[in-house]
Amino acid sequence: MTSRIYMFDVDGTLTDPRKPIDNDFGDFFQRFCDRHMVYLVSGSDLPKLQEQLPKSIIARARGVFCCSAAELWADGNAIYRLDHQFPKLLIEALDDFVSLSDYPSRFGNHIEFRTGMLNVSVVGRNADREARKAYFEWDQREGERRKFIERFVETFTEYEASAGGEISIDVAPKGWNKSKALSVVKQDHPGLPITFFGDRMAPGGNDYPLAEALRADSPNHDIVSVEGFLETWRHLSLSTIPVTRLYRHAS
Ligand code: M1P
Repeated sequence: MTSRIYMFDVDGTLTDPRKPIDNDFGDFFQRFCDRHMVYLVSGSDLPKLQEQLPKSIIARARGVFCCSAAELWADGNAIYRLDHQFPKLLIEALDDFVSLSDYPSRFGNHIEFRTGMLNVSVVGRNADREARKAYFEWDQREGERRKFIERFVETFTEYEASAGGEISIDVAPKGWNKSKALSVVKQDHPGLPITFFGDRMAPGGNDYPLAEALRADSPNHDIVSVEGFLETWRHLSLSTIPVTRLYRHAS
């Protein structure tokens, strides 16, 4: 077991968004978990992670942070859950966002309540792969989610919002984000350097708060920004070389 902690986002980092982990990478990653201390840090809830990752990987993780670290699971037990009651006005603003969007298609399940956070999607969580892709490409051109997030945080100053995946926005009370995972991991493993892999490290992305917290905490931590599980795989295959030598912290 190495004396470094590894933290991984899931969607876009260990798997394609909302897809099960690739079989070969899954076998590799399971062996990686046997040799290293691994934590998972996802915006999704546990049932979704269980659809994407086999029990053998979830069981090998030291901790599984779900709902952007509002929940922590270890050995099948909930270690903590931070719940929150969202105000009616905020929910109404999200309803308006969905109904007033110029995007032409809707597939249902537009606001999903999770522990300590909610997830809003114009196209809807029932969108299939093709509908997801269509919205993602439209949103990249139109910047709908980015513009909404800017307006939303100006109005609801007690809350934060991030575009964690392809089609949706995660909303949570200010400070309730993946950075919460750092204090827990540090408490359990004081002084150990951490490497964090994520695909949404830019401001507004849901990996950004944890990346920022790590940068502020110690220069010994590494932040590795990837564009998919293949890139993660490539980095991990080289992980006998300290990642610091390959990727210095982005400034
Ligand atoms: O884990 C990343 C994100 O995955 C999903 O995003 P989307 O459906 O937009 O691709 C959601 O579960 C989201 O909450 C999560 O942050």
